[in-house]
Amino acid sequence: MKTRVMMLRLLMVFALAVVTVGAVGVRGSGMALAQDNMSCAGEPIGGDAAAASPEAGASPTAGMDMGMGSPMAGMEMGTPAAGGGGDLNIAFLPKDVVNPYFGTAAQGGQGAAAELGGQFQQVGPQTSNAAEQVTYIQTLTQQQVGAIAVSANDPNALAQSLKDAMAQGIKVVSFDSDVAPDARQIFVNQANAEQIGRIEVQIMGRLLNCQGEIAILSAASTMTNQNTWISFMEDELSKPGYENMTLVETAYGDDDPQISYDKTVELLTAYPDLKGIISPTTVGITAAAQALEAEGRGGDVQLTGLGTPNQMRAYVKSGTVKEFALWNPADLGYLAYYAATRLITGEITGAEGETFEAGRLGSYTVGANGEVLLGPPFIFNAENIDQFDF
Ligand code: RAM
Repeated sequence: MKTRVMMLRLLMVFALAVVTVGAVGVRGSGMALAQDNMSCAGEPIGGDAAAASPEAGASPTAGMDMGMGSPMAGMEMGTPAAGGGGDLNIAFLPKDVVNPYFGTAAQGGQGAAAELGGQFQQVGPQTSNAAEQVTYIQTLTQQQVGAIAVSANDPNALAQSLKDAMAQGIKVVSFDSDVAPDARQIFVNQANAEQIGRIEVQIMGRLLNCQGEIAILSAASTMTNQNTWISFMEDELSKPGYENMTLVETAYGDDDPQISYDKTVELLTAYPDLKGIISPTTVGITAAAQALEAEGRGGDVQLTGLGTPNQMRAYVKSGTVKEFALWNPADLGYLAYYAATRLITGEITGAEGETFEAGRLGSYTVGANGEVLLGPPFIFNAENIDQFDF
């Protein structure tokens, strides 16, 4: 196991080196920035994340075959192991069960369940709907599951039902998109929100040589994770150096492929001089890439944001997307499952400073406000994308 972890670390060091070198190669547009790894504000792209040496648990597992992350509505697995594993009855409740991102996260949770002899189920709405998530929370509470791991469509709309679940002894972990902090014990965050927000603007600045009109194509206007990232995007854009990059609109595609596609076309029509779109959602960026290509604007309007390598691969090869960021959703689900089990067994309560082991990802410490951080975001591009399969 140790050797495997070491090998993964080495692979990631290699992959990061490729990112650094590759970032020069992917531009290739004749626009020359003095330093390709510096933002328009003159800071290192990725901030501390770029400088940090990757930890095994903090980085996408290169070469890992996670499949396409197929939808897993109603998926159940895991026979409780004799001798206590039966208490590890953990339900994942993603924003929706159609998005492949959550299918991949579920695979991670399922893998953790298999290692721990716990039970895994994933339930959730077909579209990203907070009211339906509340109904699922109520049902899971009646079923007396051990823990609920939820990615929230709305931080406040889910709060009361989660508090009711906690009052009945059910542990609550939010992952990916947080709920109100008093409605869960732990938030498993995929990466530092500030780094995620800033890195997307920094990449866009690199692609546009710090000039031009840009738009954001987000998910739903209530979603905790996207809203937090967008606030850091706006802050990054307010720094000296971005004076010639103007955010003209933030549009919402609701993490629905068709709405996201239509919003992209609307943006192209409304802003004829639009030079770039940042989409901090795997659903949005995929739909935007399709729309740009269908409208014959691929490579003309730059597109970046957060995407999965498998969904972005074709668009990276065609040049519509040159760089984008993410983490490994399977690692996120795996860590969320482990955090939930540690709460169930009483090893942790969600208090700052507690530490716990999370299998192949290693050791984690609970930070302020019950936050557990998976690791830094990672930049994918033409040079490295084929090393990833999720
Ligand atoms: C979508 C979802 C998810 C987000 C990713 C980046 O799949 O909105 O919550 O973390 O994009």
